[in-house]
Amino acid sequence: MSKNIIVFGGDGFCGWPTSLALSKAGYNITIVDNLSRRSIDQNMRCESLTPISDIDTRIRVWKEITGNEIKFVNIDVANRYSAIYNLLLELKPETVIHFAEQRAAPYSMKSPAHKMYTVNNNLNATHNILCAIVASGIDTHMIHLGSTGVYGYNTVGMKIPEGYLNVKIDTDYGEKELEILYPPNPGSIYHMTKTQDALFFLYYNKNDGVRITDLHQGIVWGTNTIETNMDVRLINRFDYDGEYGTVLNRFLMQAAIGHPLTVYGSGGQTRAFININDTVNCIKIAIENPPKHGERVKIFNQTTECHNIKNLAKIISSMTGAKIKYYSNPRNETNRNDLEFCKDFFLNLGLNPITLQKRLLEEIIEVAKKYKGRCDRSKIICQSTWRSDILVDFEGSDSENIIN
Ligand code: NAD
Ligand code: USQ
Repeated sequence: MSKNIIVFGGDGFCGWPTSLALSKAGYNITIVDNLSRRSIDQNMRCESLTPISDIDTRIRVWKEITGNEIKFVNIDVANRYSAIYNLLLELKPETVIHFAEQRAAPYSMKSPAHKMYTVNNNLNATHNILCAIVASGIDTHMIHLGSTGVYGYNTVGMKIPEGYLNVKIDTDYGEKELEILYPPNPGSIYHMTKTQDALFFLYYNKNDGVRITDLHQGIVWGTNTIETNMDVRLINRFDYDGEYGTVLNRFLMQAAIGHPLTVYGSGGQTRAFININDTVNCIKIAIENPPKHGERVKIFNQTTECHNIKNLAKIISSMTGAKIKYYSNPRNETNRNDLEFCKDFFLNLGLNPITLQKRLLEEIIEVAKKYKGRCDRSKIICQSTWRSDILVDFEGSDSENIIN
């Protein structure tokens, strides 16, 4: 079988370090990306905190350093079905990895146009890849980056299983047992596209036997990996702005530049986290453990630990002396939740989880300090709200008693 892998969305935060690590591991990597994430930066007049090189430079430098060639093809996966189809036929990849979606919940809630863009982009991207796999007749394994957010964030009083749930139903003929997809409970338009992706996978697996692994990933933190650290021109992106920056990286960067840590609402929200190095490790494991022919969609919870936002802020504050501020929550989400995940698949397949450690947190603060001159402080407060009656809070409060 060919060692070709197509990485859709391989220029992005998760896709770039994954592409480098897989190239180093001996796979022939082709990155497919329409560079839309870079265009969004331009439209928002905000850039990655780290100075990322353009894709041609990235690929040239990687070749210079390692001798390994990564190919790049600019295709809008949501709109250029034939180009995907032809590429699949040409490369007959062993695996395709699908990162190519609009991934920020706040960005997806910014306006009707942003909602439509996110739905059109994400659903068409996923569907075009699936449809092209079937039409081309190639035997490949599709790995998709989904989200632990598909399960919702209400306290359920149990460990959330890996995708499937066994339920008992009272019927006229007695009690029946069923295995169902865990009920979707999206908290944003972005998360809704991930729940819809899961239905595409269910269908294409059932109808056409497509072999699929759907990775329900938590919030990724960190920035560089061994490979992106090999040369400054390989550096990974670091989103810090209110729309794209995710909470832990934002807190670390805020501590580095002397901005108060921006806790939304009570900070009682608990979320799942994973370090960028483990994102890469998990994808390697998923590639090496594809579903068998005829097997249902494999769903893995790709997260290593859960944290409450207020406690995260306290950890970083105690490390750095950063002030914590409580902002009224721009999102429509529960004030407080407990969260626990079943994570057996990756642990059983050999993942040695990287958890929050002072050393790693300090490394990220160092990166943020190094590039703090590139930060535009006016971009830190989130401008997107979940409903038009929620007002953007620019000031925040030192009190912990904000009513959400
Ligand atoms: P990112 O925005 O940095 O990368 C996505 C890449 O896909 C970008 O390079 C973008 O240009 C490309 N892309 C988007 N639409 C495209 C299209 N129509 N055609 C071609 N390319 C397109 O995002 P990321 O943080 O790397 O996330 C990658 C995937 O992982 C996403 O699907 C996201 O939902 C998922 N995920 C991310 C996180 C996280 O914390 N970053 C957590 C859980 C899941
Ligand atoms: N939050 C703050 N302060 C901030 C930013 C966020 O308190 O400055 C809070 C939010 O209110 C939320 C939590 O932190 O309760 C997480 O927000 P986030 O922006 O870090 O993450 P989220 O919007 O959930 O999205 C991110 C990625 C997305 C991925 C998801 C995984 O952008 O692609 O799917 O994490 S999950 O959280 O499991 O849904």
